[in-house]
Amino acid sequence: MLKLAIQKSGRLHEDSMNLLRECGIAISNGGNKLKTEASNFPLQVFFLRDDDIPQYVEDGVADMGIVGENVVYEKDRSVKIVEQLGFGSCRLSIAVVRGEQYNDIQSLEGKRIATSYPFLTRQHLEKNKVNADIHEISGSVEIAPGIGLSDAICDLVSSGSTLLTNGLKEVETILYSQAVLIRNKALDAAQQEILDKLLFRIHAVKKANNNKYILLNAPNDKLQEIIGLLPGMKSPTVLPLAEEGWSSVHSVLSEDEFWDKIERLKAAGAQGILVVPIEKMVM
Ligand code: PRT
Ligand code: ZN
Repeated sequence: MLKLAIQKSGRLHEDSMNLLRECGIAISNGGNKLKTEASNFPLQVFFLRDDDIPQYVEDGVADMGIVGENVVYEKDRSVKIVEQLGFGSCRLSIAVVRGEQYNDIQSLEGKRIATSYPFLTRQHLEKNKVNADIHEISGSVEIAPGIGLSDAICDLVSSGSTLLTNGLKEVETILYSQAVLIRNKALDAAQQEILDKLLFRIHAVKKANNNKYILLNAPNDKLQEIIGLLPGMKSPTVLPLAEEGWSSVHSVLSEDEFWDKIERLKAAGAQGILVVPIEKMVM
Protein backbone atom coordinates (compact mmCIF):
# COMPACT_ATOMS: atom_id res chain seq x y z
CA MET A 1 0.00 0.00 0.00
CA LEU A 2 1.26 3.46 -0.95
CA LYS A 3 0.05 6.63 0.79
CA LEU A 4 -0.42 9.70 -1.41
CA ALA A 5 -1.16 13.18 -0.03
CA ILE A 6 -3.09 15.61 -2.21
CA GLN A 7 -4.58 19.04 -1.55
CA LYS A 8 -7.87 18.84 0.33
CA SER A 9 -9.43 21.80 -1.45
CA GLY A 10 -8.02 24.61 -3.55
CA ARG A 11 -6.45 25.02 -6.94
CA LEU A 12 -4.69 21.66 -7.16
CA HIS A 13 -7.45 19.46 -5.75
CA GLU A 14 -9.55 18.94 -8.87
CA ASP A 15 -6.60 18.35 -11.21
CA SER A 16 -5.00 15.91 -8.75
CA MET A 17 -8.25 13.93 -8.51
CA ASN A 18 -8.60 14.02 -12.32
CA LEU A 19 -5.10 12.70 -12.80
CA LEU A 20 -5.84 9.72 -10.54
CA ARG A 21 -9.11 9.13 -12.36
CA GLU A 22 -7.36 9.23 -15.74
CA CYS A 23 -4.88 6.71 -14.36
CA GLY A 24 -7.83 4.40 -13.80
CA ILE A 25 -7.63 4.69 -10.02
CA ALA A 26 -11.07 4.75 -8.43
CA ILE A 27 -11.26 6.86 -5.29
CA SER A 28 -14.22 8.47 -3.62
CA ASN A 29 -14.04 11.97 -2.24
CA GLY A 30 -17.28 11.80 -0.31
CA GLY A 31 -17.94 14.08 2.64
CA ASN A 32 -15.26 15.73 4.67
CA LYS A 33 -12.91 12.78 4.75
CA LEU A 34 -9.27 13.00 5.74
CA LYS A 35 -8.34 9.85 3.86
CA THR A 36 -9.74 7.29 1.49
CA GLU A 37 -8.58 4.11 -0.19
CA ALA A 38 -8.67 3.26 -3.89
CA SER A 39 -10.90 0.29 -4.68
CA ASN A 40 -8.74 -1.00 -7.54
CA PHE A 41 -5.15 0.08 -6.80
CA PRO A 42 -2.96 -0.28 -3.67
CA LEU A 43 -3.23 3.42 -2.88
CA GLN A 44 -4.42 5.38 0.13
CA VAL A 45 -5.14 9.07 -0.47
CA PHE A 46 -4.79 11.72 2.26
CA PHE A 47 -6.48 15.10 1.83
CA LEU A 48 -4.33 17.83 3.39
CA ARG A 49 -3.45 21.52 3.21
CA ASP A 50 -0.84 21.92 0.49
CA ASP A 51 1.63 23.65 2.85
CA ASP A 52 1.77 20.56 5.08
CA ILE A 53 2.38 18.02 2.30
CA PRO A 54 6.22 18.29 2.01
CA GLN A 55 6.61 17.74 5.77
CA TYR A 56 4.27 14.74 5.80
CA VAL A 57 6.19 13.20 2.90
CA GLU A 58 9.55 13.87 4.54
CA ASP A 59 8.34 12.28 7.79
CA GLY A 60 6.93 9.27 5.94
CA VAL A 61 3.37 9.87 7.17
CA ALA A 62 2.66 9.95 3.43
CA ASP A 63 4.93 8.19 0.92
CA MET A 64 4.14 10.61 -1.90
CA GLY A 65 2.42 13.92 -2.47
CA ILE A 66 1.11 16.20 -5.18
CA VAL A 67 2.00 19.83 -4.55
CA GLY A 68 3.27 22.95 -6.35
CA GLU A 69 7.03 23.28 -6.85
CA ASN A 70 6.69 26.68 -5.15
CA VAL A 71 5.66 24.92 -1.93
CA VAL A 72 8.34 22.22 -2.26
CA TYR A 73 11.12 24.81 -2.59
CA GLU A 74 9.69 27.18 0.02
CA LYS A 75 9.35 24.46 2.64
CA ASP A 76 12.81 23.15 1.76
CA ARG A 77 12.07 19.65 3.07
CA SER A 78 14.09 16.59 2.28
CA VAL A 79 11.85 15.02 -0.38
CA LYS A 80 12.44 13.99 -3.97
CA ILE A 81 10.62 15.42 -6.99
CA VAL A 82 9.63 12.48 -9.19
CA GLU A 83 7.56 13.99 -11.98
CA GLN A 84 6.24 17.31 -13.26
CA LEU A 85 2.51 16.98 -13.78
CA GLY A 86 1.73 19.80 -16.21
CA PHE A 87 -1.00 21.58 -14.21
CA GLY A 88 -1.07 24.35 -11.58
CA SER A 89 1.37 26.47 -13.57
CA CYS A 90 2.30 29.83 -12.09
CA ARG A 91 5.35 31.89 -11.22
CA LEU A 92 6.63 33.45 -8.03
CA SER A 93 7.33 37.09 -8.75
CA ILE A 94 8.22 40.35 -7.09
CA ALA A 95 5.88 43.22 -7.89
CA VAL A 96 6.09 46.91 -7.07
CA VAL A 97 3.61 49.78 -7.23
CA ARG A 98 2.90 50.71 -10.84
CA GLY A 99 4.32 54.11 -11.68
CA GLU A 100 7.12 53.59 -9.17
CA GLN A 101 10.61 53.82 -10.67
CA TYR A 102 12.23 50.37 -10.93
CA ASN A 103 15.56 49.82 -12.67
CA ASP A 104 16.79 46.48 -11.40
CA ILE A 105 16.74 44.39 -8.26
CA GLN A 106 18.97 46.92 -6.49
CA SER A 107 15.93 49.22 -6.49
CA LEU A 108 14.60 47.00 -3.66
CA GLU A 109 17.46 47.94 -1.30
CA GLY A 110 16.02 48.99 2.07
CA LYS A 111 12.44 48.39 0.93
CA ARG A 112 9.71 46.41 2.74
CA ILE A 113 8.47 43.32 0.89
CA ALA A 114 5.33 41.44 1.93
CA THR A 115 5.16 37.73 1.05
CA SER A 116 3.93 34.27 2.00
CA TYR A 117 7.23 32.95 0.61
CA PRO A 118 9.84 34.36 3.01
CA PHE A 119 12.41 31.62 2.39
CA LEU A 120 12.50 31.95 -1.41
CA THR A 121 12.24 35.74 -1.28
CA ARG A 122 15.16 36.02 1.16
CA GLN A 123 17.22 33.54 -0.85
CA HIS A 124 16.71 35.55 -4.04
CA LEU A 125 17.56 38.86 -2.38
CA GLU A 126 20.67 37.43 -0.73
CA LYS A 127 21.84 35.97 -4.01
CA ASN A 128 21.62 39.48 -5.46
CA LYS A 129 23.16 41.10 -2.37
CA VAL A 130 20.07 43.20 -1.67
CA ASN A 131 19.09 44.08 1.90
CA ALA A 132 15.34 44.39 2.29
CA ASP A 133 12.84 43.97 5.08
CA ILE A 134 10.68 40.86 4.57
CA HIS A 135 7.20 40.83 6.12
CA GLU A 136 5.67 37.39 6.19
CA ILE A 137 1.89 37.41 5.79
CA SER A 138 -0.28 34.40 5.08
CA GLY A 139 -2.78 35.73 2.55
CA SER A 140 -4.05 38.72 0.52
CA VAL A 141 -0.46 39.73 -0.10
CA GLU A 142 -1.47 41.88 -3.07
CA ILE A 143 -3.18 44.47 -0.86
CA ALA A 144 -0.11 45.06 1.33
CA PRO A 145 1.30 48.08 -0.59
CA GLY A 146 -2.17 49.63 -0.84
CA ILE A 147 -2.65 49.61 2.95
CA GLY A 148 0.86 50.86 3.65
CA LEU A 149 2.25 47.58 4.96
CA SER A 150 4.96 47.25 2.34
CA ASP A 151 6.59 48.83 -0.73
CA ALA A 152 6.60 45.63 -2.77
CA ILE A 153 5.27 42.07 -2.68
CA CYS A 154 6.51 38.64 -3.68
CA ASP A 155 3.60 36.38 -4.63
CA LEU A 156 2.33 33.80 -7.10
CA VAL A 157 1.10 35.11 -10.44
CA SER A 158 -0.72 33.27 -13.19
CA SER A 159 -2.79 35.56 -15.42
CA GLY A 160 -1.45 38.74 -13.82
CA SER A 161 -4.93 40.19 -13.29
CA THR A 162 -4.62 40.30 -9.49
CA LEU A 163 -1.52 42.49 -9.81
CA LEU A 164 -3.25 44.67 -12.37
CA THR A 165 -6.37 45.29 -10.26
CA ASN A 166 -4.19 46.17 -7.28
CA GLY A 167 -2.09 48.71 -9.13
CA LEU A 168 1.06 46.59 -9.10
CA LYS A 169 3.59 45.61 -11.78
CA GLU A 170 5.67 42.46 -11.98
CA VAL A 171 9.40 43.23 -11.99
CA GLU A 172 11.30 40.03 -11.10
CA THR A 173 10.43 36.36 -11.53
CA ILE A 174 12.02 34.14 -8.90
CA LEU A 175 10.62 30.76 -9.89
CA TYR A 176 8.43 29.08 -12.50
CA SER A 177 6.25 26.42 -10.90
CA GLN A 178 3.83 23.62 -11.68
CA ALA A 179 2.35 20.73 -9.72
CA VAL A 180 4.79 17.88 -9.10
CA LEU A 181 4.71 14.40 -7.65
CA ILE A 182 7.08 14.17 -4.68
CA ARG A 183 8.19 11.09 -2.77
CA ASN A 184 9.80 10.14 0.49
CA LYS A 185 13.51 9.47 0.05
CA ALA A 186 13.38 5.97 1.51
CA LEU A 187 10.66 3.86 -0.06
CA ASP A 188 10.98 0.10 0.31
CA ALA A 189 11.02 -2.25 -2.69
CA ALA A 190 7.30 -3.02 -2.54
CA GLN A 191 6.41 0.68 -2.40
CA GLN A 192 8.82 1.45 -5.22
CA GLU A 193 7.06 -1.16 -7.33
CA ILE A 194 3.66 0.49 -6.77
CA LEU A 195 5.19 3.90 -7.53
CA ASP A 196 6.61 2.53 -10.81
CA LYS A 197 3.14 1.25 -11.74
CA LEU A 198 1.62 4.62 -10.98
CA LEU A 199 4.32 6.43 -12.98
CA PHE A 200 3.77 4.15 -15.95
CA ARG A 201 0.13 5.23 -15.96
CA ILE A 202 0.92 8.92 -15.41
CA HIS A 203 3.29 8.86 -18.41
CA ALA A 204 0.57 7.30 -20.60
CA VAL A 205 -1.94 9.96 -19.51
CA LYS A 206 0.52 12.86 -20.01
CA LYS A 207 1.52 11.56 -23.41
CA ALA A 208 -2.13 11.22 -24.45
CA ASN A 209 -2.96 14.72 -23.23
CA ASN A 210 -0.11 16.10 -25.34
CA ASN A 211 -1.27 14.36 -28.49
CA LYS A 212 -4.31 14.27 -30.74
CA TYR A 213 -5.58 11.56 -33.05
CA ILE A 214 -6.14 12.92 -36.54
CA LEU A 215 -8.18 11.42 -39.38
CA LEU A 216 -8.35 12.97 -42.84
CA ASN A 217 -9.25 12.21 -46.43
CA ALA A 218 -6.57 12.55 -49.10
CA PRO A 219 -6.68 12.33 -52.89
CA ASN A 220 -4.34 9.48 -53.86
CA ASP A 221 -2.15 11.70 -56.04
CA LYS A 222 -1.39 13.88 -52.95
CA LEU A 223 -0.93 10.96 -50.58
CA GLN A 224 2.88 10.96 -50.49
CA GLU A 225 3.08 14.67 -49.70
CA ILE A 226 0.42 14.38 -46.97
CA ILE A 227 2.00 11.32 -45.39
CA GLY A 228 5.30 13.17 -45.35
CA LEU A 229 3.76 15.78 -43.06
CA LEU A 230 2.54 13.23 -40.50
CA PRO A 231 4.68 11.53 -37.88
CA GLY A 232 2.41 8.80 -36.47
CA MET A 233 3.54 6.32 -33.81
CA LYS A 234 5.22 4.10 -36.41
CA SER A 235 3.83 5.51 -39.65
CA PRO A 236 0.35 6.73 -40.56
CA THR A 237 -2.43 4.20 -41.26
CA VAL A 238 -3.73 4.51 -44.84
CA LEU A 239 -7.05 2.92 -45.85
CA PRO A 240 -8.83 3.11 -49.22
CA LEU A 241 -12.11 5.09 -49.23
CA ALA A 242 -15.23 3.79 -50.99
CA GLU A 243 -14.84 6.67 -53.44
CA GLU A 244 -12.30 5.82 -56.15
CA GLY A 245 -8.99 7.73 -55.98
CA TRP A 246 -9.27 8.72 -52.28
CA SER A 247 -7.76 7.38 -49.07
CA SER A 248 -8.37 7.84 -45.38
CA VAL A 249 -5.24 8.65 -43.36
CA HIS A 250 -4.99 8.23 -39.57
CA SER A 251 -2.15 9.51 -37.42
CA VAL A 252 -1.12 11.15 -34.14
CA LEU A 253 -0.06 14.80 -33.84
CA SER A 254 1.52 16.50 -30.85
CA GLU A 255 -0.21 19.53 -29.37
CA ASP A 256 2.66 21.97 -30.03
CA GLU A 257 2.95 21.30 -33.76
CA PHE A 258 -0.77 20.89 -34.21
CA TRP A 259 -1.99 24.12 -35.84
CA ASP A 260 1.03 24.45 -38.07
CA LYS A 261 0.57 20.90 -39.35
CA ILE A 262 -3.19 21.29 -39.90
CA GLU A 263 -2.63 24.32 -42.12
CA ARG A 264 0.02 22.52 -44.14
CA LEU A 265 -2.16 19.41 -44.51
CA LYS A 266 -5.04 21.50 -45.81
CA ALA A 267 -2.76 23.30 -48.23
CA ALA A 268 -1.48 19.92 -49.44
CA GLY A 269 -5.03 18.83 -50.33
CA ALA A 270 -6.31 17.05 -47.19
CA GLN A 271 -10.07 17.25 -46.64
CA GLY A 272 -12.54 16.29 -43.93
CA ILE A 273 -9.96 16.60 -41.20
CA LEU A 274 -11.17 15.18 -37.87
CA VAL A 275 -9.25 15.65 -34.63
CA VAL A 276 -10.09 13.57 -31.58
CA PRO A 277 -8.63 13.39 -28.07
CA ILE A 278 -6.61 10.36 -27.06
CA GLU A 279 -7.37 8.81 -23.69
CA LYS A 280 -4.18 6.80 -23.06
CA MET A 281 -1.00 6.36 -25.05
CA VAL A 282 1.44 3.54 -24.28
CA MET A 283 4.62 3.48 -26.34
O1 PRT B 1 -5.84 25.54 1.71
P1 PRT B 1 -4.49 25.31 1.16
O2 PRT B 1 -3.37 25.81 2.04
O3 PRT B 1 -4.32 23.86 0.74
O4 PRT B 1 -4.44 26.13 -0.22
P2 PRT B 1 -3.76 27.55 -0.58
O5 PRT B 1 -4.80 28.60 -0.44
O6 PRT B 1 -2.46 27.71 0.12
O7 PRT B 1 -3.35 27.31 -2.09
P3 PRT B 1 -4.19 27.50 -3.44
O8 PRT B 1 -5.26 26.47 -3.54
O9 PRT B 1 -4.55 28.93 -3.66
O10 PRT B 1 -3.02 27.16 -4.48
C1 PRT B 1 -2.44 25.90 -4.50
C2 PRT B 1 -1.30 25.90 -5.52
O11 PRT B 1 -1.81 26.26 -6.80
C3 PRT B 1 -0.20 26.91 -5.30
O12 PRT B 1 0.74 26.50 -4.31
C4 PRT B 1 0.44 26.98 -6.68
O13 PRT B 1 1.35 25.90 -6.85
C5 PRT B 1 -0.75 26.76 -7.61
N1 PRT B 1 -1.20 28.01 -8.28
C6 PRT B 1 -1.27 28.18 -9.63
C7 PRT B 1 -1.61 29.16 -7.70
C8 PRT B 1 -1.91 30.05 -8.73
N2 PRT B 1 -1.70 29.42 -9.92
C9 PRT B 1 -2.39 31.38 -8.41
N3 PRT B 1 -2.65 32.18 -9.32
N4 PRT B 1 -1.76 29.52 -6.41
C10 PRT B 1 -2.22 30.76 -6.10
N5 PRT B 1 -2.53 31.69 -7.05
C11 PRT B 1 -3.05 33.01 -6.52
C12 PRT B 1 -1.95 34.01 -6.19
O14 PRT B 1 -1.50 33.81 -4.87
C13 PRT B 1 -2.67 35.35 -6.34
O15 PRT B 1 -3.45 35.65 -5.21
O16 PRT B 1 -3.85 33.65 -7.50
C14 PRT B 1 -3.61 35.07 -7.47
C15 PRT B 1 -2.94 35.49 -8.76
O17 PRT B 1 -3.61 34.97 -9.88
P4 PRT B 1 -3.71 35.83 -11.24
O18 PRT B 1 -4.32 34.91 -12.23
O19 PRT B 1 -4.59 37.00 -10.95
O20 PRT B 1 -2.32 36.24 -11.63
ZN1 ZN C 1 -1.64 26.57 1.37
